[in-house]
Amino acid sequence: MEPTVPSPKAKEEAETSPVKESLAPARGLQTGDYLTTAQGLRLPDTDHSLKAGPRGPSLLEDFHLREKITHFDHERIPERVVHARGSGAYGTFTAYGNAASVTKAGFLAEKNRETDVFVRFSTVLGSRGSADTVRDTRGFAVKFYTAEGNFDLVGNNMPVFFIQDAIKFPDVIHAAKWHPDREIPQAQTAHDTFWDFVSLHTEATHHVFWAMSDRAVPRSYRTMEGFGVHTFRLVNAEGETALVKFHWKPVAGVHSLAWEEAQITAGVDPDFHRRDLADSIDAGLFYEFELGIQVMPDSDDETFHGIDLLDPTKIVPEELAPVQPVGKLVLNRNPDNFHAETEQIAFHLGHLVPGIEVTNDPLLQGRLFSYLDTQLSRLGGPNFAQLPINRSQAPVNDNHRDGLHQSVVHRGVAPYLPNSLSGPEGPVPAGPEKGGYVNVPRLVHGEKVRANPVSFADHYSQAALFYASLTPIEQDHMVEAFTFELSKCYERAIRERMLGVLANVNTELTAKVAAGLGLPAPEGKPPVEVTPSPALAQITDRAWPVTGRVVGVIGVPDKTAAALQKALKAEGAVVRVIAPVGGEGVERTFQTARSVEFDAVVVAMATDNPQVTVLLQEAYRHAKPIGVQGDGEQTLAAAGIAVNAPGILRDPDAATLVTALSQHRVWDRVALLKPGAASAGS
Ligand code: HDE
Repeated sequence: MEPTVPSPKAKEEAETSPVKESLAPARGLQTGDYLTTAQGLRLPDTDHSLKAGPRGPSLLEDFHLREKITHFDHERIPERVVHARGSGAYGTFTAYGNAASVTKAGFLAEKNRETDVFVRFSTVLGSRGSADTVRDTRGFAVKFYTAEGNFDLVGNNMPVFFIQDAIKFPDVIHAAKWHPDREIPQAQTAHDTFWDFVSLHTEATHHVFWAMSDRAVPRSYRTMEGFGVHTFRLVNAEGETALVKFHWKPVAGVHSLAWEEAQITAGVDPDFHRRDLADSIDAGLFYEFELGIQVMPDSDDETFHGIDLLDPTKIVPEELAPVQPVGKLVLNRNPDNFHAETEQIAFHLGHLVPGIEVTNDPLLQGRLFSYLDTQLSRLGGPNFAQLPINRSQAPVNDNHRDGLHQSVVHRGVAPYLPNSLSGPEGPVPAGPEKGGYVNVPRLVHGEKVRANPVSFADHYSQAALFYASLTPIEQDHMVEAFTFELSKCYERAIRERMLGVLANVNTELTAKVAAGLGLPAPEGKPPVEVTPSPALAQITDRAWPVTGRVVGVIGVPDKTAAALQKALKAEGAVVRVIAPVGGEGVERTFQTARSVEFDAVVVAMATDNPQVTVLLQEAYRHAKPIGVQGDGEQTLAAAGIAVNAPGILRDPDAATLVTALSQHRVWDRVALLKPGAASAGS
């Protein structure tokens, strides 16, 4: 049979390049009209192997069968040793220009300069197929394709790290990942080896507090902050330096899942965050973040208000050094191919541009080695920079030659310097006036030792600061998280030792966790004076944009639902109709809907369907706004929810729903949800 010629649309898709057209990879790949072998031989049939008769054995001579299967057998590359589970998107970064006072990096300093970026968000511990909503730190890695070369800001959604020195990274990761005998549990820290390690290795305490906070279960990648974690040294056009910490501030505000929601979601929709990112971009509801910097003087002791800026277990409170916005990132394009782009992107702290330098933070120093090294085994050799997703938009002429998967046909005979043979094509070194990367000279001296600065020995004061800065609701969540995780440890000695660590941070927290574990609360030496940093709390009075937030309407897709849908869409929110059965305008049925998908629910029909009852009870328990229309009151009653409870909105219009959503949750209801409090407002 004559193969059909692909449609123009399919052809267009095959030719789509992940980088700018001018940098498109080898043209002509995958563009033919006919199915072929990798050698270009046209194929008449790819559904049947070559056999000795229809019922006979397959023939070894079937080169098409063998090529097809062999290629398939080698489709996977090693997953990342950490951050294996992730998803990404393209975007544009636009500089405000005000950073010129501290850095000459053009993508930050030049007002309105637009730079292409690719962002990869990730969890740390789980394998590639693990769930998105587990309790974990999130990676927030950004590659800026700047005109001066690629700059990678490889950060997390928490501002501190478990260790102060890179040499401890294998230890913390071995402890946090699954147990090596059974390879369980997947993607979580609620197990003995993690708590064994962090209870012995107390420099992890501050990060452990972040990991037990709501930050570890973000609502979506849209609602997370990002942090460069380390202190960087910025250099301006005059050669002046400043010490700087990078922050990403989500325009949508910081918002998290309730722990029960996160757990349910891991089963109901393990791709929850990945799906939200892709669907939002498809719908034009782009994720937006502002890049901000905290600027500290480049003093000899690299210390600011007593905080050692080389210690990655410490933050600088925003009240001491405000985060100054310097540009905006909009994520506006989905990748075309997960493997080629999201899986093959290679980040590296050593991808720097003039105007940004590293500091001596010993965690950062070790990372400068690791990220290049890891690509050699993940991406199969030293030529990964040639992969489309990793290519620089600045002209490259590096004199590197050969190696596995070399895709460039280099010309000339003199890939070395100095030479007299390459003529005008040969690269020449660029001094600073030509944009060459020249380090600011700094004196380096010291004894050869394996030791930390004395200031690194303070493991508790900032954990105490973080806890004290949270709202009571967030503090309660942290107590619950510690209790949950430690309850999962088999070894009593580990639980007791960890309580001993907590006792050095906060007495009240320790007492509550100990009570939950049924263990005595040990005495410790918590810091006497703690000045909270209100900027660390995520529950605030501010109203946030509702872009991408989802409202479920239980009812039939009638005029009222359509009007609500239209009005909410204008605000950037998404409405999904949940009906008893499928049909025109119905996006979820009673069977396929689950509360975790919705930020608010409107119930507009009478039903005692048990799945709707569960949906409403969960939405209520997770402090979500619930609207009631018409007979919906009966449905609420069937779920045991009183119409006069906080956040139950009678006949809400779009504006009322937007106001409720802009607060993220009905915080007033939370007190009623505590065990022993009058339940459901009834
Ligand atoms: Fe990473 N880390 N890391 N890390 N990290 C990797 O690089 C490593 C650290 C972070 O989406 C690996 O390409 C060491 C801090 C992110 O592709 C590896 C140390 C922070 C990502 C590696 C750290 C991070 C990685 C695994 C201790 C926050 C995902 C695959 C010195 C500031 C990037 C890879 C992506 C990935 C090593 C500590 C963030 C093995 C040795 C601190 C977001 O090279």
